[in-house]
Amino acid sequence: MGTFSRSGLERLKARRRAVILAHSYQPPEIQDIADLVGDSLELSRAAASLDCDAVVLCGVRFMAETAAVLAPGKAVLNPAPGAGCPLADSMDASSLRRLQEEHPGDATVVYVNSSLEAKAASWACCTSANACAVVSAAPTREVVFGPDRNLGAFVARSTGRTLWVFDGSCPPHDGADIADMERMRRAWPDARLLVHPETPPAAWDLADAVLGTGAMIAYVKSSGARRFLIGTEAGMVHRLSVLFPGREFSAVGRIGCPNMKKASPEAVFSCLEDMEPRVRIDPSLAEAARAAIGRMTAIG
Ligand code: CIZ
Repeated sequence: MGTFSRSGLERLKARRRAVILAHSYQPPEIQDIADLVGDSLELSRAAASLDCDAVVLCGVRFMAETAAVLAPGKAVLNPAPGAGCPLADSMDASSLRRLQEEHPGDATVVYVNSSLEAKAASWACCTSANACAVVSAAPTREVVFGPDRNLGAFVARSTGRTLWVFDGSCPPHDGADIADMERMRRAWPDARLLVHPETPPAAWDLADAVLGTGAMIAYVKSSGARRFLIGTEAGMVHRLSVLFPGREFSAVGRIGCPNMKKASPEAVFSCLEDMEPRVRIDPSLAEAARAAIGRMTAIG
């Protein structure tokens, strides 16, 4: 493995015509070397549209797979191939099929945190940024939704649609420490509390707003407040602090995703040197999942 340096990484990126995309939950040292930091929707759109030959996707596995489906002519490299997502893994194709069989004729929308097999069996997938817009655009009034039950409940409440929701959850978000949120609210009465829709409804009841990470950025930008309590994966605090140096951000709820912390700058460097580990998807599975993923990038 070559030795990591910022200048060496820039030379390697130029030689490979590569871009580094990082999710907002990634560790600070990864966010700081990325060409673009964002949510799944932004990373997916960037992977598809940027003029490059290679994409290093720093996130969890389903994000790298989604990028590979959207960018079939590019090499998608995953510096943390062991980074899975328990939420995505909680709903296999047969458990989704069972839910669909209980509601025949209803369109299925799956969260991007899902397997390619689930996406292939769905009308569309969505991210937290566009879940309400995608469900509102579904061709049936009632919608099968999975795998996150909290996001599903939030979308049902926001859109007025009937959702048949799979009983899955993101362990770090669903396990948010509500007492910690209450304590921080009391300690910082002037702060705005923003929580993610993957947190349980008890967190939403305490919050000023329930938002995906992209919408949290927009909220802070337009808010006059100086202090914010951030109820999502703690990596988001670094992202917000870089974007808004004059404001103050504190993580609340003790929400940490170990899978999101598996990439390192050294692993990014070495995957660009070796052009491995590269995401390889069975072409027929990629083809089957492309329509649902395409709707996700087109809507909202
Ligand atoms: O959409 C995403 O990337 C996830 C998983 C969370 C968020 O709100 O950004």
